[in-house]
Amino acid sequence: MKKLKAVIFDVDGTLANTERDGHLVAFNKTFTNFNLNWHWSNELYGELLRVTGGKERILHYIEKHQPEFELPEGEELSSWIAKMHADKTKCYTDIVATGATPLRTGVKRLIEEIRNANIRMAIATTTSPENVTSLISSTLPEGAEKWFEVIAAGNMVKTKKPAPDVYQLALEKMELSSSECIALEDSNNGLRSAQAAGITTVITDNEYTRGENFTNAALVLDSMGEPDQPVTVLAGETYGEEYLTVDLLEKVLQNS
Ligand code: XBP
Ligand code: MG
Repeated sequence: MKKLKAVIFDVDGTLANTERDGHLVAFNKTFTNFNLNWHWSNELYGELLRVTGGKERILHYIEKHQPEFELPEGEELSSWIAKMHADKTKCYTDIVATGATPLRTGVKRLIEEIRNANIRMAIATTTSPENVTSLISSTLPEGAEKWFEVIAAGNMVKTKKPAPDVYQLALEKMELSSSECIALEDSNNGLRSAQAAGITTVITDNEYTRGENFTNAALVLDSMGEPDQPVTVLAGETYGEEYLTVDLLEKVLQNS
């Protein structure tokens, strides 16, 4: 029988609606700071999210949506994007520190349950480590960063999601095999990354990812839920549970 030893969390879109309420707002603020007349709407951002990573997303936007764009005098594209991205990270952490990105329904409860069950926790994310730290410190008790044994981030690996690198890094650092873990994700890119690392994945979707291909997920829910806020099951089996619990995660793993 497979035993659940660790839960690996994605961050953006899974722990909180950081894409809509954090990253998108920060990108637009940076465009203003850089005197650009660019503005990403919520709809356009939904499309741009298919490209993971902030720097990669800006480059894709220039190539696809601003073909006439000319770099400021004396600038080189990748270093200019890196400068913009550093500004965006500063904007993002400032926004998150105001409490604009609360945890999604059920996240805090599930984290507490996992801790009480002595199951290990890690993070596998595309975003920058300082963004993860700012989200944890604005939403969880002091010292909560240490609850996550590993924070594997996009800038620590060769290839970002949907490549498996960031999950493989988390597994390697925890010295666990993929069959001992569950990944919690919100997007097709995240699912493909965890799957390629061999990890059983539970999806909680959101407004940007609803309708994406989650065929290979073990379970697809609309949130992690609470006792008084039961989940809607979009695919898979919840074995009679009305919200995501450690028991349910264990059953999902055993049946995967
Ligand atoms: C998250 C992302 C990130 C953020 C921006 O993907 O794609 O790029 O949007 O973060 P996932 P940075 O949830 O699948 O990990 O700007 O720091 O790259
Ligand atoms: Mg995500």
